[in-house]
Amino acid sequence: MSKTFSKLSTLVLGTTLAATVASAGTGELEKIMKKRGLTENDVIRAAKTYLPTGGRDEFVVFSSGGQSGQVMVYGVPSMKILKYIAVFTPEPWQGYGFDEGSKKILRQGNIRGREINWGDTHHPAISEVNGEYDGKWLAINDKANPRIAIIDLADFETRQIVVNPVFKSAHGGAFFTQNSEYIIEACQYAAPFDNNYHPIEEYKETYRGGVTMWKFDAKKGRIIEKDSYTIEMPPYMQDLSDAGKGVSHGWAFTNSFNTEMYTGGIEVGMPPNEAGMSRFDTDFLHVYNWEKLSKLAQNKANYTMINGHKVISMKTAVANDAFFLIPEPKSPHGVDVSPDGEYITVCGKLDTHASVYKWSKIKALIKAKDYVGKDPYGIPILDMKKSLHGQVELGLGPLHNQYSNVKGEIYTSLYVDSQIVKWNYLDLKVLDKENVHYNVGHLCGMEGKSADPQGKYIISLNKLAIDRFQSVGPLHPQNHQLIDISGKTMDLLYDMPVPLGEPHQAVAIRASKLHPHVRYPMGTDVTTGKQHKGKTLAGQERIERDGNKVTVYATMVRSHINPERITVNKGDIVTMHLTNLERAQDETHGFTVDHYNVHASLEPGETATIKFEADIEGVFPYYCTEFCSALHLEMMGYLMVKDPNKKYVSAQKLKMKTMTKTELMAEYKKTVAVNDATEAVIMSVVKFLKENKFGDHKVVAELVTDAFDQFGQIPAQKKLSDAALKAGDIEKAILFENMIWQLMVKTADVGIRAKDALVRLISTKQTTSAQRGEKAFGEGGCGGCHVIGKVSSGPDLTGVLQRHENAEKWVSNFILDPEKMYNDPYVKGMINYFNLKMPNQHMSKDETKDIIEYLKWIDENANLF
Ligand code: K7E
Ligand code: CUA
Repeated sequence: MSKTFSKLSTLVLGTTLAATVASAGTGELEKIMKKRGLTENDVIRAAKTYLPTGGRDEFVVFSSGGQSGQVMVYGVPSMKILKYIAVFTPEPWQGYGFDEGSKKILRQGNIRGREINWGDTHHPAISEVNGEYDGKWLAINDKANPRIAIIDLADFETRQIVVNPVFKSAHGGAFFTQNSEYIIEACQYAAPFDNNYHPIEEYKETYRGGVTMWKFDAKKGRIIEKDSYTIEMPPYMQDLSDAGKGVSHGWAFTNSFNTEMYTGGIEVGMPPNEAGMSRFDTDFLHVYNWEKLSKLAQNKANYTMINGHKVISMKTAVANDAFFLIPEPKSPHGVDVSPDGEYITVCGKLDTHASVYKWSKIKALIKAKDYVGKDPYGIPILDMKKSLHGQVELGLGPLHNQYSNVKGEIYTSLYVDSQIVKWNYLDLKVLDKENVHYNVGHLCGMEGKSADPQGKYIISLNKLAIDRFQSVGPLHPQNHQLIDISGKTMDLLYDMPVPLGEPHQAVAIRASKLHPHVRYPMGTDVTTGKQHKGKTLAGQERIERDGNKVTVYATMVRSHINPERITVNKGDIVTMHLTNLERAQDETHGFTVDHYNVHASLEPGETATIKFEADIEGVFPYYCTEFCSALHLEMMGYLMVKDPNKKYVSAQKLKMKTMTKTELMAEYKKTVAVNDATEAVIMSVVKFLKENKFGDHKVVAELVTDAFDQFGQIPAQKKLSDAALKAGDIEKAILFENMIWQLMVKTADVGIRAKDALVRLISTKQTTSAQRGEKAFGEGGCGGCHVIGKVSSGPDLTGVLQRHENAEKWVSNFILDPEKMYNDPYVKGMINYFNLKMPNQHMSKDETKDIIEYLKWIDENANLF
């Protein structure tokens, strides 16, 4: 722990802030604060969000990437970005859209035969059990092209894209029902359900809105298209939805705008859409019983098929008492059901109020058939006042809501006011407001829309970031602002610029609920989760030809691609199945063939396929695109494309001096000797690991397995080397010995990491002073000359406290002022031996004390070094 940080934590933990800051007055912290112009509050906010190296966040956020068509993943409270998940758009660095498997997924999103390579992601949703997030699947919609994608949270990869067969846009998705039975997707802009032309003058007759209920198989994580259906709705523009939960389970709610059914026409002298679509004081909240409608959808008599998809008409829904309307304040943007399912909050963005509806009141009205009338399509309308629990004046442009762990507590974004308002939906009181920068859209609470909201933080997803960041041109980054909501009043902690499309909505989940894979079972087709047909193990690599079709079964492992030479004819169709043989964590290899626009990212155990027509002649290097090892640049090969109709003249061979047999033999012996020495080092590590029962510690055992993956390949190479030597090909034998050395280096690399990890686990616990000492030792550069457990360019410090009389004092003096002791006979001897003088590293007295503690810890554990 650094000095600064320990002070900082005292400061944060301190009882009264002023007193603690004053006590830190003379220290490092105050110096930094002064230099950087930081206030006390800045420092506290930094401490609340700072994640030390190696630390983990409490929550993980999945944010839509808006017009980038992706999903962004980051941690809370650190706001560190962890991943971009490729969804509706090609993502070259992950090979998404550049290898065959991911292309297939991307192409599931073709609409009417057209390739679509962009998307406008809006609303991510996490699968639920009893209304609580289970951390298994993430769904997200594409507003521009009505589609829903499913992402597997076991590997954060897109698994499925489904196209809505009847909608022409889809803003209001994705929302899971409380046990992930269905995913709700509402259309936005009403349009004909069929794919034909219908004049806009027939808007009311032929244009339709609706909600699609996508049947979800929560075990497999796939939408079942044939069991899904759409509820026909009037051409009001259905916006966002929410599924009922708890007491309102089985029902769903969708808000709308343009119940005026205005269709604009500036070019024919009409006022623009914005005027006509917001004329009425109220629009309609759609209330429907999806549980009942799902049963109806199982009987042919209740639906019609449009574009191969079931549609339940409004008439059928109404006849079965499954569809109602309630007036809501005009042009709202979202509807949010409380954690218990009893209260439903709608904010009209052109109204200053939030309206809280009460489910038990709505239910009673429905039961009593107490309607105030019917809309032009015959849908019963419930009385607004009788359905309301109450209304609260919040401010200008209220949009979206999130819940916290405190009963009745709700947070609402105010778009026009650029504020977050905290209020209580039970007693209808405003509690606090916080300014944000600027024009907030959605809010993201921690599991804030689930049945089990966690409180702690709210993230404000702002539309504008005018003066927040370094300018990068007229287009500014987006701004996610983290707000602490654990206190009585809100506190804005952190601004995160998002260099991506407009991230509309985000969902947060406790990190402890996510359990992603470390590696795939060998030969996995990541797009299906099953074994890939091109799975290739070491020794099975081959090139097969069938007419003009060439299939390559290749493997990749540090640091070679097998095969390394592929020769094909111009015009051949080349398919390459690539298997990453690694089991080691994070040992990804990438693969590309220059000029052919293909790329695959192969995670440990993955098999992927690239395919291309070798339509241009020439020599094309292919290589691993991930810096995977010290010999990563050497992880390459050549694709040679020759024209079968051309005659090639072979080049004159260059005459070069070759080594004599004696020289070759000398090199061979030298190489073998180096290998033997390296093996001895490996064996000493192995002995240490065994003696200290590495198998008792999972982390260490896994590293040892990785190491032996490499080590296990040595005998085969040795055989080849011996055979070459026997056949008199010393040069080849040397090359195989070099390969052995490569394998040994990789073994040793992981082996030593395993040893270090084991030492940490079995050594005695360091005191905080010893911890600081180790850090000072490292940062002060002591490690440059002293390696613990080994004599290197300076003496081994194990046992140094036993080597001198009054040793602690002796060592401290030597650290603090070495020059003074250069004439001490012992020191003189050392200087002569190492031909080096201990330099003055300007350690402070405290640091020196800590280093002594660290040295004591070393002595306690001397047997481990
Ligand atoms: Cu505009 Cu949910 Cu698409 Cu709100 S969304 S701001
Ligand atoms: Cu594999 Cu670089």
